[in-house]
Amino acid sequence: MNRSYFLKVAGLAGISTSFLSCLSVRNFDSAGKPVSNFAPVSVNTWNFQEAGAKAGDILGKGGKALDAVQEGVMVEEKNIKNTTVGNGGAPDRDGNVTLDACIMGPNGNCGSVAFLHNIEHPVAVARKVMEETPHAFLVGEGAYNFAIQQGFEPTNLLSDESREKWEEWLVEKEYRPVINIENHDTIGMLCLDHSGDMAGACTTSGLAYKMRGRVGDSPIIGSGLFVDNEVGGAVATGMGEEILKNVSSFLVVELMRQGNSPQDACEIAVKRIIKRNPGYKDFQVALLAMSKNGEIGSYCIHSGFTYVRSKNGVSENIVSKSFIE
Ligand code: SD4
Repeated sequence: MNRSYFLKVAGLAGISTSFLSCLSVRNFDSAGKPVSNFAPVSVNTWNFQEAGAKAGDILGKGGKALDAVQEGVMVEEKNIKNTTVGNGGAPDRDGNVTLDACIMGPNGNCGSVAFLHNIEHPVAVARKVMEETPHAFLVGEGAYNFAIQQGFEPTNLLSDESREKWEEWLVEKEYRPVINIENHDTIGMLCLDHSGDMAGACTTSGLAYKMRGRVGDSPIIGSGLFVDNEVGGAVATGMGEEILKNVSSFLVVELMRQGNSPQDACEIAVKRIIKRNPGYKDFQVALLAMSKNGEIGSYCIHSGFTYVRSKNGVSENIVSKSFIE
């Protein structure tokens, strides 16, 4: 089976199973008593199957959504071959790898870090910000010092491969972000656990060869991620500046609150970006959403965006609908 056929089949399967995912399952304890009305499910941006499988495994064993999203995205933070997240991420134009991440739990609490250097797992630091400080967001040196205090080890994040590519880039120094690289981009994840609780996380090294100090949408609650445990959650990937200008993840959740399906909410929010920026053909934005009952939707500007859904021990890569085919 060739890849595009597989993706099409998975896409069709996605349509039917996203309907089925609305139906909750009942689990029973040894006395035959129902213990849960919710079918745990995880979704994440792009074709990060291992991350999805990790989160799905935690959820399948009865783990919490908050732990599943953190552990799930940490798989990509650690993956040195992924040049857009965590260790091995592409540097800014001065050769520094700087990371952005956030996490949001079912009780509305959240933590973020941005412009963080030399720490492999920014999402774990974001969770510490959420749980161990009176704040929601730490950046730069403050975030780094806090991470060290919390016992994180300093790590050189610039891989040989990323350094070589940056050195090649230095020859022309032309800033032209390539966003729509399948299987290879920012990871945003949403999980729904056995108790029906939802959490989300998002982590990235941002755009390759960005200006020093640049922060995109990914660590900004409401832009790269938003979760409301009564309604659902949304994550974003693509050109962070455009997502930031439209607070897109918050918008998707609010549209779901007003009664739109996750699919319709993502379509309305992407079309809002398109309407407001006539240059939309030159950048990608993709939104992925899950409602409180496990229904999933996604939409993007250009074709090529896929997402992983992990459920009942199976991870599938599903093709998103797009504005431009
Ligand atoms: C950023 N949104 O920093 C991230 C990058 C990304 O697909 O998602 N690329 O703007």
